Amino acid sequence: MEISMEMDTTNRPDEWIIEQGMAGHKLPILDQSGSDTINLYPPNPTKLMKDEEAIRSVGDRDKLFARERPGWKGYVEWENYPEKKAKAHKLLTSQTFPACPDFMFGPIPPTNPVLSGDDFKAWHAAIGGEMTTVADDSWRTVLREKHPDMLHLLQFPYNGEPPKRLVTSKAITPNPLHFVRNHGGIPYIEKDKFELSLDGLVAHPKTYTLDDLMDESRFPRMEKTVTMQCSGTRRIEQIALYGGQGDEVPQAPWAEGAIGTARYVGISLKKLIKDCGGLIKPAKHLELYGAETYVKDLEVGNYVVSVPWSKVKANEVILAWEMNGEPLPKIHGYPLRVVVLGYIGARSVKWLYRIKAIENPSRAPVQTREYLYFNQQVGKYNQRPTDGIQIQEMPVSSAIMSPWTKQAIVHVGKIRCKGWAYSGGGRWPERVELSADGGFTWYSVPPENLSKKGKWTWRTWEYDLPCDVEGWIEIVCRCWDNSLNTQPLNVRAAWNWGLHVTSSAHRIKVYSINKSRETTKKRLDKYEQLGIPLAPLTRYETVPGQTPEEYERYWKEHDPRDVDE
Ligand SMILES: Nc1nc2c(c(=O)[nH]1)N[C@H]1C(S)=C(S)[C@@H](COP(=O)(O)O)O[C@H]1N2
Ligand SMILES: [Mo]
Repeated sequence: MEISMEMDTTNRPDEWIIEQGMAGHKLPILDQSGSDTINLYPPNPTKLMKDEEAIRSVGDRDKLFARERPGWKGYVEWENYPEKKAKAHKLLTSQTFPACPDFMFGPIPPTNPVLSGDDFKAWHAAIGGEMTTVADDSWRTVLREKHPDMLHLLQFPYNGEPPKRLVTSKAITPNPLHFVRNHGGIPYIEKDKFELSLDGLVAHPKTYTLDDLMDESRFPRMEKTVTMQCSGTRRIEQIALYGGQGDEVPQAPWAEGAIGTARYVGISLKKLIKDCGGLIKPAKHLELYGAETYVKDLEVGNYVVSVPWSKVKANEVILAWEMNGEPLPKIHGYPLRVVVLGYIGARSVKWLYRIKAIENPSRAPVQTREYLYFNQQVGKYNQRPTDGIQIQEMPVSSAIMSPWTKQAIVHVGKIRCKGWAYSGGGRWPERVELSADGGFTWYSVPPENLSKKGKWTWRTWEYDLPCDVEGWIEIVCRCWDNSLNTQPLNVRAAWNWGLHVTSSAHRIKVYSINKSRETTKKRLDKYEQLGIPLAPLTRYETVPGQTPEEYERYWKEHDPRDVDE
């Protein structure tokens, strides 16, 4: 009789995986608000809808959403034209788009780019006009300007970071390796056609060409080495624990590389405001406009945030055209970007074309509905944007770039570690500490093993961490800044629904193989003689730890397991 492997079962084939929480996206929500528990299953993919008549009624998209100015490819002005915004919104709400893959509860695709951003691509295509080629143009620029080894977390809007081995290979990040965080496309603005306007609550609104800004007889140069950090850095550690709401869908699953350091050249925004006769009452904030198109909750606009006047007044807001001795790369904001010292990256607006003096912080979505720090127990259905703290300065943080989690390391009592440490708001790392025992005992990295300190920069570091034991250990890294702030010890202590600011001590689990131990050394030598590879760790041991004779001898010479009364 033939035995069939197939069983007559009503289980799903992936039942065990679902029960074990490895496919959370397939789980029903349990509704226990009544006396019976009801399973709420995700609906079958809803049929896509497209109201052709409504779309036609909006009008000719090529005319409506045409290029705003010659020489400004990919720039459509939205903020000045509410009717145009309303029309784009109508287009996006007169049809539905395929849902993006849920990687927070389901598996992250093993691809590069990791996520494609199909929704953003579809929205741009649906708007049409100048937006039609934006997604393709963006990817072409990535391939031209970025290092071939970049990890592309999201293809469009482009979000990418260097792999761990390249994050801290230099204290100043080479431009092709600097992370990129975009909310939309990459406008191509010709230098000679470029203009920046400064308006709103200033005495004399003006516009400037790039040559005006570069005229040293009018504006003194400012040059600074600055670390830029996205507040989403290390988000993957929060996602690994619980899904949350990032600042967009799909959220970039950032690792430790959404941080980079560069030397910027430009002028202080304060001087430009002075050139416009200064602020007039009641101005207290500067709204900064980036030229690309951003779609948030199916509303269309330009990228807009603001910084307080106090920050500008302190000469801590630079308008920069040079990055590490080169004109700004297109992907980093060519021809002009803002660099806000010590604030999260989100305030450092790229493709800057307008500055407006205003009374209150900007009401634009990136300022008010993103980059918020919620508390842990703000859930999806009870969160309000006003519950979140608008993130400005990053707290002190650090990360281990080498070794990597799950790596086995053969060493002679010390494990070579590398990483970075950073603190926001003009504070800097004073001490970096490492622990090889999960955070019970700490060694300080000797000061000479840290890169030079600077008010606005990270410090890269290297250290041979003493480790006596063998087997799985947890290496932890934490930093103390010059104000003696330090990091929470675990992710959950600072987990937040918004998935921003993962600043807890960085933890990695590695397998220690300590050759300074006699037995280990002998065994490894034997492996070498016999030509047996060490990897993988789970391989069946072909060289036994003891010979049968050694085993016998031991029990002849020692007490047995049980005792005689
Ligand atoms: N115009 C514009 N400026 C922008 C963004 C953007 O999407 N559009 N992203 C911001 C965010 S969230 C970050 S972290 C930094 C990243 O700068 P980089 O891409 O040059 O590394 O740019 C900021 N400036
Ligand atoms: Mo960011």
